[in-house]
Amino acid sequence: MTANSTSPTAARPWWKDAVIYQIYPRSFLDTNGDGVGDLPGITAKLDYLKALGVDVVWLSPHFDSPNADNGYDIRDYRKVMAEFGTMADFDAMLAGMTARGIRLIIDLVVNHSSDEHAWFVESRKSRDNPYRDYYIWRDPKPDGGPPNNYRAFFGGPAWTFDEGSGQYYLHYFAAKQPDLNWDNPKVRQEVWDLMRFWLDKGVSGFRMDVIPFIAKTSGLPDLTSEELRAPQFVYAGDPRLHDHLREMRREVLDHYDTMTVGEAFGVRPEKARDLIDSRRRELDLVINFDIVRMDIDGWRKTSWTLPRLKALYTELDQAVGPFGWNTVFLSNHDNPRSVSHFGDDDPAWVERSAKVLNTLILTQRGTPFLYQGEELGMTNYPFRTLDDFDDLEVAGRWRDVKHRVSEAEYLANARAMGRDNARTPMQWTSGPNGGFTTGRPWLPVNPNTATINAAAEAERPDSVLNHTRALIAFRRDSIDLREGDYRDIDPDHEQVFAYRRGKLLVLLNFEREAVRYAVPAEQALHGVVFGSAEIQGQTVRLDGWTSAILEVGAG
Ligand code: TEU
Ligand code: CA
Repeated sequence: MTANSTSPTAARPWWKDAVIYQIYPRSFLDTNGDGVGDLPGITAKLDYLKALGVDVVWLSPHFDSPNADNGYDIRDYRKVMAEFGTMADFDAMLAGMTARGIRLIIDLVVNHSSDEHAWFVESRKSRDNPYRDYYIWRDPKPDGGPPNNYRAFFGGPAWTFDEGSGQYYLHYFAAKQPDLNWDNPKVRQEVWDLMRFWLDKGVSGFRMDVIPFIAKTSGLPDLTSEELRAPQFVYAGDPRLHDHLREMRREVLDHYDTMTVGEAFGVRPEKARDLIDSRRRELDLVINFDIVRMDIDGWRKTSWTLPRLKALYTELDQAVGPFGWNTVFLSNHDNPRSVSHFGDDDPAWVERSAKVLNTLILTQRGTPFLYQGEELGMTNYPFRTLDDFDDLEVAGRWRDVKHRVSEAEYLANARAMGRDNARTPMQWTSGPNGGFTTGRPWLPVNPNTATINAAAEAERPDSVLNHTRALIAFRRDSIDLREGDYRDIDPDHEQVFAYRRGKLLVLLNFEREAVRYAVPAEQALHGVVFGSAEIQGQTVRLDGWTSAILEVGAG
């Protein structure tokens, strides 16, 4: 049975205290020289993960796929992607994790499949094919146009016309990612079955790709021009989502000890609360986008401020309520590197600011998600032209806007926010291709692997890697960091992020300039318990881009 609670005082589920490490297998480690990371590469690095101290690995899709969207377009949910290895490689990887006390959660991508999945191959054959209703087909408008004005996230309309059967099918992402029809009970049964297949192998749960999108808006009405600016808030808004998740819970998850984390793209914190309220028996956790997308408007990067960032953390903490629990992350495979986005990736500051950001995600109230390479302070890649990007999102959105935006402007935004920034290979060594492959890597390795790499950082006590390791260990032993209340003590300060977690005070300096920070007298400083800072009375001096955790008591 699941360890999840219906009362805030019930036994604490394991995933609240876990640190989760996300692996994007394509870019982790290549063991056969084909330039693509693989499952044996993960198995080879399990001792590295154990030493880092993470409890759970979230593996981005490892299933058979034609890779229109790097595995987020699944052709066979029960097969391992040939480039990544075999089912025997998967079993060996999972056994290696289990032996080290590391759990594995896998990516459940069931809003859509690949158009090469056998279900869709059948579905498109004819209108009366038994699989027709596995997907969402509609007649053209009288003028031959698509059934409504939905747009796809990777550019163009969300409908593609199928000549053979004379109808359009719906796809929120690429045309090669047709959306499944969750109103069809057979589709739901198929999903429950494939979930059981992997749970029976021993995986501990799922990260659920764009899960709020599975329930489509009744009648599929046109979006208003306002809604078209951010269609995810409509796509995620149908209440039948809750029915589907409860059925999933009853049919599948309640029979295993699992954790689930839904990618809640398009869900505002106050709505997310319903998805994770343990009394409702839907999901355990969701990934909220308000922070990582705080400075994004469509394809365009805007700006962010520290007080705004702080306000979002407080909002999320308050929204979660006594029956929910937050997740905390600053980067994943869909977002730029955290140090380039929220820190300072100038070579002189990159290490310090990466340590500050890793301190932030490991000391907030919630389950931290650390994306591969963040423990090293990996940065965005210096892409030069639009052709340097592999991600279909870059070209797809460019087609949408090129009639009204200059290439230079679009490129500047893609360089800052493009998803490939997070997808360049892991930097293991300073050697050729950063030790990722002996062949030609599918995406180039960042030249800064000369200094930012796991081998060099393991040797240096003050490296980002060793800081992150030490902080994960500190967190494991600190009930204040794992369970303590959260309170921002200075929401308006533009340079220092200062917050209480239980009897601890976390101070983060977000600028190059050193700062003397006066702590209010009612929080008497007892001393520094992690990091470095000078204390004089109630004043703490922090160097530029430095963090410290202090113990405080009643004044
Ligand atoms: O991402 C959906 C999502 O929330 C966006 O971040 C998406 O990547 C895009 O930027 C929307 O504008 C999930 C996966 O994490 C992503 O890798 C997939 O491409 C996508 O779903 C489709 O499966
Ligand atoms: Ca390989």
